[in-house]
Amino acid sequence: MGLTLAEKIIKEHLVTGDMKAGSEVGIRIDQTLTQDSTGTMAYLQFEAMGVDKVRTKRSVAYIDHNMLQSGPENADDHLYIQTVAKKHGIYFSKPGNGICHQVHLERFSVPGDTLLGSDSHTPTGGGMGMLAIGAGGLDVAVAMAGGEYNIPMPKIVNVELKGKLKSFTAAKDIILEVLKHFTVKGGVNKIFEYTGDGVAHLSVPERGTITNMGAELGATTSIFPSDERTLEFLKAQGREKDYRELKADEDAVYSEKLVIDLDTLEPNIALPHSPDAVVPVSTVRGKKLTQVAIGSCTNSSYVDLMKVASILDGKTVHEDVSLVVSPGSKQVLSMLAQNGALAKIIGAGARILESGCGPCIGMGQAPSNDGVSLRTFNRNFKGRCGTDSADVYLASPEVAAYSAVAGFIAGPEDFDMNVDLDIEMPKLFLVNDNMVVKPAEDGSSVEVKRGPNIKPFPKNTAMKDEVSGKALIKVMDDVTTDHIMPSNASLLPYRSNVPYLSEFCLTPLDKDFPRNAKENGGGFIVAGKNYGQGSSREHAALAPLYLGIKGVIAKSFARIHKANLINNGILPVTFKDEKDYDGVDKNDVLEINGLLENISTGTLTVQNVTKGTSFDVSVSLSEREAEIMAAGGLLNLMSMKNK
Ligand code: MIC
Ligand code: SF4
Repeated sequence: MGLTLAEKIIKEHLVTGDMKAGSEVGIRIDQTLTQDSTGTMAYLQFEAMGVDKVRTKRSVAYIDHNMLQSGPENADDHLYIQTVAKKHGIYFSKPGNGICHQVHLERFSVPGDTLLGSDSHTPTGGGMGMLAIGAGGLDVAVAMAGGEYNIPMPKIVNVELKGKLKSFTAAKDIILEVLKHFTVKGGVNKIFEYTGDGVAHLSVPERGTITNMGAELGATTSIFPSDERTLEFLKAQGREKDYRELKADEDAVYSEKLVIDLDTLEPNIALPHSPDAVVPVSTVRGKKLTQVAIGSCTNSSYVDLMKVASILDGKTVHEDVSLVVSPGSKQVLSMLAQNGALAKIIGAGARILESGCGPCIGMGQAPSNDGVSLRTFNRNFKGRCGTDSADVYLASPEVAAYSAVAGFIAGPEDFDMNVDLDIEMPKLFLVNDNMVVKPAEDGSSVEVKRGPNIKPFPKNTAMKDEVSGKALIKVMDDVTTDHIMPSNASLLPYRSNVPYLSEFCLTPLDKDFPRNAKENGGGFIVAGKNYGQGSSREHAALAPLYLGIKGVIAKSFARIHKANLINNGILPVTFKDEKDYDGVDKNDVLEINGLLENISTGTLTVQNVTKGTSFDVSVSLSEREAEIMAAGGLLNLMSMKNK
C-alpha cells in the first residue's frame, strides 16, 4: 500500500510510536521558527533547559507581531530575543524584515523538512512541501533543544484540485471553499494533502495561502507536493540547491476526499465572525465598507500585491474607505518599490504599513465603532481587530482591491475585466538578507539582555490525587484563544509578563473572571466544543495557570491548546455524555478524586457537590502526557528527569 506525502515525511522523521491514526508519534524536527509575541516565553523556557546551542538544522527568531514600540516593553523584548538568539545559534530576523511565515517561505523553507513554529500559521511552509506544524512555545523550545515533537498520528485528507482558476478567482477562494466544507472544527488531528492537475497551476506563495489558512480548520497541517513549481520558486530565490521532488505514491490511501473544480469556483467571502462562515461574494455584494486591509501572512506575497497594484492603477480609493496595505516582507516591499507598483498603490490613496502582522493582530488600524472591514487575513473573530462592534469579512486581495475602490463589497460584476491579472511569478526575486542577523559561532561571551518587562513564567506543582474548586466560568462552543487571552495593542507588549496579562484572561466573555478566579483560589473552566481554537499562544494556558485553574471540562478541544494545557499541568477532560454540560452551572463546586490512579484509565468521575450529582469525563492522554500531568507540567518533568 502506497504512502501519502505527509506519511512519507513523518516516516523519514519518526523517532517513536507507530503511524496508526490516533496513536502518538514522536518526530524529529529539522527547523524551528518563533515570533516575538510567543518567542520570549519560548526562549525563557529554552534557557531553563540549559542547552548551549540549538540542535536543529535551522532555527529562526522573527520580530513581526509587535512593532509599534509604543513604550519600552516590546523594544526590551526584541533585545532579549536578539541576544538570546545570537548566543544559542538562532538566526534573528529584524523588525521590518517581514512576517515570519512569508519570510520563512522565501528564505528558509526546504521541501521534505519538518518545521515546528510557535505560531499557529506555521503550516504556511506546507506550500513548499514541508511538514510544518504550529505548537506552543514550550514544544518549540524542546525541539530547539533536540527533543522530538509528539502528536497523535493524524488522518490524512485528500483535497483534489481540478482545472485552473479563472483570472479573478484566487488561492484564497480555494481555502475558503475548504473551510466552508469542513468548518473550523473539521480539521482537528487531520493533515490536508493537496493533489490533482490544478496543483501545477498554483505557485508556491499561492499554495502558501492555502496551507496557511488551513490552520483555521484546526488541522495539524496542510501540504502540497514539491514539483516543478517549487523548483521554479527556489531558483527565483537563489536556493535551487534546497530542491527535492516529493509527492504521494500513486496508490496512497486517504481517509477522506474533497474535490474542488477550479474552473467553476467563484470568489468567496467569510462573514463575521468566523473564517468558516463562507458564502459566494455575490451574496453580500453591495455591503458598504469603512475599511479595507490587505496583507497578513495569508495574502501579502509579491503576486498578491502586484494584482492589487494593477487593480488600483489610475483609480481612487472610495472616499468613505480607509485602505491599508502591509506587504509581507522586505523582499516584497522592495520589489514593489523598484518596479513602480508601490507608486500605483500609493497613488490610489492607500496607506502603506510596514512589513509585519499589524492590523491582523490588532496592532493599530482598529475600525470605527460599528465599522465594516474587509480584510485579506485569515481570522475575523469578534473583537480581534480591536473594535468589538466592528464586522470583519475575509476575502482575496482581488476582491479587497475592487471593493476599496467601489466603497462596498464588490462582486464579479464590479470587476474590470480589462485589468490584466495574469501576473507571473518573477524569474528572480530581489534577495537581500541584510535584516537577518547570523548567530555567533561561539555564543559563550554573548550577554543576554533582560529588560524589566521580562517576568518569570508561572510553574505548576505536581498533580494531587484530588482536585476541587468552583466552575468559575461556563462558555459556549468555538471559544478562541483570542477570548481566553486577548491580544490587542495594549496587551501585546506584555507577552513576557504573565501576571499582568492574567488580569485580562477570558474577560471578553466574563469581565469578572480573573478576580473571581483569584478570590476562589482557582477552580475549573467549563466549555463547549473546540475549546481553544485559533492561535498557538501558550499564554491561553499560562494565564489560567497563574490564576489557579486546575482543569478544563469541555465537549472537545483544539489540538494545540490541549497540548499547551497538558504542558502546563492543567487537566483537559471531555464530557463522556455531552448532555452533562447542561447540568453544570457557574459557581457549582466540582470535585475529582482518585486522579493519580485513574488518569491513565481514560475515565474520571466529577462530583458536583453543589447539586449532589456526578458525571463521567474522558481523559485522553498518551503515556507521555500522563507523565507530564503527574509532574505538574513538562518543565517539571524535564527537571525531575535531569536530577
Ligand atoms: C495569531 O494569529 O493569533 C497569532 C498572534 O499569530 C498567534 C500567535 C500569538 O498569539 O502570538 C498564532 O496564530 O499562533
Ligand atoms: Fe501575524 Fe496575523 Fe499571521 Fe498571526 S495570522 S502570524 S498575527 S499576520
